[in-house]
Amino acid sequence: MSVREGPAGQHRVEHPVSPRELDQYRDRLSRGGDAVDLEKWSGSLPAASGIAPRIRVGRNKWFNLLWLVPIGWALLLVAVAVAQELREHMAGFIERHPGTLPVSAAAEPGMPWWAAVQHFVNLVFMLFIIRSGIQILADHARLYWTRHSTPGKDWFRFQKPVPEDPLWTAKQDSVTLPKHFGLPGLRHSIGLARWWHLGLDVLWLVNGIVFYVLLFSTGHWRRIVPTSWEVFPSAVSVLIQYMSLDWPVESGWTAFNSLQMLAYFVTVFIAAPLALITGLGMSPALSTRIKPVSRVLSIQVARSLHFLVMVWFVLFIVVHVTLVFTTGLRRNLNHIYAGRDDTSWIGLAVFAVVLALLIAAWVAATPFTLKYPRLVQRVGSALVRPIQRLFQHVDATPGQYTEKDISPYFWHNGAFPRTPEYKAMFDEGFASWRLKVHGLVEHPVELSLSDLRALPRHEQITQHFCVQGWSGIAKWGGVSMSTILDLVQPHPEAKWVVFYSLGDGPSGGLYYDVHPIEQMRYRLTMLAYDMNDEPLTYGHGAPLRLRNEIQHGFKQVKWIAGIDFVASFADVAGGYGGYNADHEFFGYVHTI
Ligand SMILES: Nc1nc2c(c(=O)[nH]1)N[C@H]1C(S)=C(S)[C@@H](COP(=O)(O)O)O[C@H]1N2
Ligand SMILES: [Mo]
Repeated sequence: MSVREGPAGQHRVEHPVSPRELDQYRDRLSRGGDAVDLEKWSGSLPAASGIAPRIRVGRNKWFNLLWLVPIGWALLLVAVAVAQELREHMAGFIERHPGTLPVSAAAEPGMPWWAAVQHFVNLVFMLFIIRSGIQILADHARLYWTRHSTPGKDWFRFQKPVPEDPLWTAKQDSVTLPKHFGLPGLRHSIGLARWWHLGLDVLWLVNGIVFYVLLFSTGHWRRIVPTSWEVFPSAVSVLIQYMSLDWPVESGWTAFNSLQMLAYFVTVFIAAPLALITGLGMSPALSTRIKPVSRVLSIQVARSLHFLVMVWFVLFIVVHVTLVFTTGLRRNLNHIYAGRDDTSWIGLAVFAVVLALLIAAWVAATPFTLKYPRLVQRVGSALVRPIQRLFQHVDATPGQYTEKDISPYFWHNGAFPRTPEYKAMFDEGFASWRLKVHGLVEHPVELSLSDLRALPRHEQITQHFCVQGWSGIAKWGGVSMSTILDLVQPHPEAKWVVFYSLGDGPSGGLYYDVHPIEQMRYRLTMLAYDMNDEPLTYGHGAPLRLRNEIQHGFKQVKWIAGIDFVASFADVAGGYGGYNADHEFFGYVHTI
């Protein structure tokens, strides 16, 4: 793209500004700490409790899910009574379908050692994945079915209604979880929670793939994959038997009963892949690139389904553990932890050790994370980076959304600029504001707002993915970053581009963020001065903000003042590649 169409000469400064011109911003950065200071976390964000989870049942009516406790109990009693009646009337049915189908001889009896090990590993991963997942949810404790994330249109929440405040931010909306429940159990600790969640996801995935391979290469799949429709009446029979409290005689050593088989099948072959797919469905890079998929599986549908899959896993774990305990504890634990089919105490002893280790790990996870957040950040990013790399070279085209898709409500987020300098600039319509583009470039420039408006205009209607979970579609008008690159001509050594804001981040020091230079040439990377055909408002980043649509919202620096082309960001502020990376342990690339 050429910039010659623009009024060349007008926007290029007469005397190239000194290369040190951006020091005024660099000097105002702050480093961030290497441990979590509870008092000062995220700008001394005070704890804020949410409310009991509820589901919307009408336009404005909400059902408190705590009611499910007494209702569920009552339903259980009714179900038992009904099952006992049914049992009398359906004796023939139960005799014809006793509950366990014969398993082919190809599946050896008992639980093989690898399955036992994988079962344990899976349990450890699952516990921490669920804890950190709920922590992530608490950063925006609302679920929607549309990508507009409109207040009052959520179908589930454990936060109060959104207040009237026009500048209410998603960060203010985040909820504190009990310390030993969430991981790391601190309000707005999504940066750290994501390392636990995504890092363990990678390990969980590897464990799962190995499990699939072993399952199908040994014949053990026959124990959990139904091969006859007979499994359904058989499962109904088991359900009636369980519910009538007159339990079937179990022989899990050789074959699982049909209900068990179905539950294992759903968990292994439906819930687990769905967790992966819906997880990836929330990725800005993937959703922006694979349009046919994201049209149906929008980030909010993905997020809602991801939550429902988690609910399935939790219910599964609760029922599974309950039945292990109540249908012959010692024999069951011997199957799982000792590879034997008797009632000795060995399995129970191993289980007791396992349980003690799990409890210790559970209790230690939060204090460990708060003490060594950099370690969590480093290990987490090492685990996630290989997967994330797959999405880093995505150059999506505009065109997925049209005017009619524009969100009626677009959340605000971040710390707003509050300095008198900013206010003075705002009041004079940014007449004296200049965008300073410097660093490793051939032609440093200083551009006024009218210079920018005189450059070739670029527009796109795209979706914003805040890492906290909300999303929104807007039309952005401004200048393509390609145009800026053509103007300044970065040197080949320039590998990263730093965007400095006029506003401080929540913990003090200027907000800034770093982007890989190759993403600056992407078709959806631009500097926006208009939002939905109006000049950017104060809250959304006046006079200028960044859009790099394959990355999360926090990378979209608002109130931009300077752009710096650098070879490395190691010496920029804390050196982690952005304000949130320095202060809140985020990653410097967030494409998933
Ligand atoms: N300067 C600055 N830019 C920022 C932030 C901030 O705190 N300061 N917050 C980021 C976050 S977390 C998000 S989600 C988006 C929100 O943009 P919006 O308020 O226009 O929705 O801005 C990003 N840019
Ligand atoms: Mo965000």
